[in-house]
Amino acid sequence: MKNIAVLGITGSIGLQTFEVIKELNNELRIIAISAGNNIDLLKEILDDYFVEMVCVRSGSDAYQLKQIYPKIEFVFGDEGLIKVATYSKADLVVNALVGFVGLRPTLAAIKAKKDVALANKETLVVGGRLVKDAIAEYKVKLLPIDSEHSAILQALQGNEHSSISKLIITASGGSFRDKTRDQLKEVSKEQALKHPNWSMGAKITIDSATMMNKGLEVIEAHWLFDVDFDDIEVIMHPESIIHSMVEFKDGAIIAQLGTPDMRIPIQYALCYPKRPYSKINSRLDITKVGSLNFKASDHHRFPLLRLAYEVGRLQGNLPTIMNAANEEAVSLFLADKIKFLQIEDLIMQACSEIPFVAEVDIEDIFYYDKIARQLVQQKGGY
Ligand code: MN3
Repeated sequence: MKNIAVLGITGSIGLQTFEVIKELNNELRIIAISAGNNIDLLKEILDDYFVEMVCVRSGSDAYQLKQIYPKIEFVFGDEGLIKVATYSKADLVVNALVGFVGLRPTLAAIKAKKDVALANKETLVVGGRLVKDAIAEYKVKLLPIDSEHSAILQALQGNEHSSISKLIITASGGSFRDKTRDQLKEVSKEQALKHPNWSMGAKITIDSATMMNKGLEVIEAHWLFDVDFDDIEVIMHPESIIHSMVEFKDGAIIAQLGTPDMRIPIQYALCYPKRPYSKINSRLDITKVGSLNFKASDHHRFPLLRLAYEVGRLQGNLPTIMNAANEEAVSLFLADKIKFLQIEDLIMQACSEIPFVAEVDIEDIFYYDKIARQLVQQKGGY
């Protein structure tokens, strides 16, 4: 039995993780969880399933829940999140938090010698070096939940790292893939939130429409698989059937295919390297797929993808600035305070206006995260 802690259980990935674990209840068990402000949904989960520890955002929620569920230990806030991430009985921590807030719990879990299944790509974008060093020092596994990176991990099984020629990350192109830049000027939030293939949380759906998501994934892939940016390619693949591929030095390409069902990469991360039978994961009927289409990605049409390559290569404080600016700009867009294309503008401004610093430690990361957020709020919050 593998004991699992899930950070962010009430989000899209968290709920699907819950489904996967219930389906595989002979081998997987949830022992500790964190939830944000969605207390009603949390109660549904607790009425259905016993966990030993629960973290919520506020102390008053923790107190009230304790009256209803006296057998559960409730903790709260940032400190509570760390308690869940380092819970003594947990073997593996699923980090399904959204954004930079996931960095500290990831590092804490690794230092407590837990394997980490990571859906929180911002952790690696911002703290890639720190996470890699910690993984090496504490000898734990870091398993991707992101579908592209899960596909790459699957394609790499049985192959040597030295035989990799390049990673080929597929991109659906998001909600606005067929629009020109001119047409992007007046698009609405509702349009942006309609992803053609995947059903996901709001932040990542907007990131998909701007292609910031794919840029973040390029940086994530660099850290997960130790591959140079020159050898990571993004190609457009509107069907989202091939979740990514690896080209090897002999010319062979290995791809992983499936429906756009996140439960498959979640299960792979939780059970790695095993593949137990699951009746809930949706199956791809390959005879009904028809044709698959691919084309090169256009860095002019999607400038945030180009920016992510530059930021990834330069490192220093830039990944932190780009990520924080993106998180703030997406929040402003979701609050109807800025237009769609201003997301790009605000991120570019943050990256060019805040002075570059080549060497950063964890304190610097928190400092530049704050500076970039302030800059975007000032410029975008009129
Ligand atoms: Mn992805």
